[in-house]
Amino acid sequence: MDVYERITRNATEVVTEEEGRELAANPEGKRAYVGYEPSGVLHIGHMLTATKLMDLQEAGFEVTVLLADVHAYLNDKGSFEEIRETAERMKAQFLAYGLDEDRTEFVYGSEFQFDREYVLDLHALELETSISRAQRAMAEIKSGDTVTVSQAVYPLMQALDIVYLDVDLAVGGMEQRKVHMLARDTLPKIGEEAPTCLHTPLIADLETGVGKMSTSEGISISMEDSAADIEEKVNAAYCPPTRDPDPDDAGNERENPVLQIFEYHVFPRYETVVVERPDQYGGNLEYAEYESLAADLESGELHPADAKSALATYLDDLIAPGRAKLRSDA
Ligand code: IYR
Repeated sequence: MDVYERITRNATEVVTEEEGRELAANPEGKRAYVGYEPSGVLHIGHMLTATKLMDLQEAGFEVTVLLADVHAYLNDKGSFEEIRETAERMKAQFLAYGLDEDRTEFVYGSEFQFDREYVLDLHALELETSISRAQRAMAEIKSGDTVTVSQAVYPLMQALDIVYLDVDLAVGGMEQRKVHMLARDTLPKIGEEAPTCLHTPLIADLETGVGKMSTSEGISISMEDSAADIEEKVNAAYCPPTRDPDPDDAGNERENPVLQIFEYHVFPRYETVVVERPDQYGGNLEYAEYESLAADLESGELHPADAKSALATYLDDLIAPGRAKLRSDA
């Protein structure tokens, strides 16, 4: 797989493609980052961008994981002390999940976001940004219904992080897109470069295939789940025997979250995926790539129940090291 392909596989977009190709031409020593509001336990959303960070590390990038403690505070996720405590626990889980320890730097936002220079640059960005633009950028990130001033400051700080962490590539889920676009438009106004951004897709709600999976509503998978929890959740997942959203479902497109998890979480981490089946049902199936598994589900060769049972096994294998870490730290 060539470098550009590895960097961009399973990504929804790179802004811009040209900038992405430039990075891919010379990846060694380049730096990518993702920021996370610390929440203590890794869930499947964190794992999706973490898998992308592993692709980047394999391509030669250095990685910074920002433990965005101040951002979490601004987004009403608890007292500053509580947030700091949960952040410590997350570090170990990221490494257990498979990030390369020698190529990953963990940084707390509060290590640099209170510096005089940072705060002055933040005020400069505030002068360049309308309240409505900041508010729009937060539509898919903010918690709670009330719009607060802290939520307008949040995306500007996220933009500035890219400058202060000196990164070449900002990575995030599609829900971060508007913040990154704000950063691209606004940073040049204070004399900084527009950052290159890479966005990963959102996974649909496990049970319905509608909207996006989130931890606040619906079912999510996290490092706290036991093998039995995972099995139960995956068994209850929406998995029609087709890969594309149902065309009769106009206006209410339903994705197949089981296939999405195979594509974005499992195939990037395993050379081959084996679906175990008793001989009387045709014996084991083996896939070297996502496309062939999806095609078999569509043709009926692979039954959704068998796909789910394999998915639960692989997910359990992926989270087992992090789960062990969580339990031993408890
Ligand atoms: N907005 C992210 C958290 C975050 C990401 C980056 I990249 C930052 O520089 C700061 C915060 C979230 O929704 O979790």
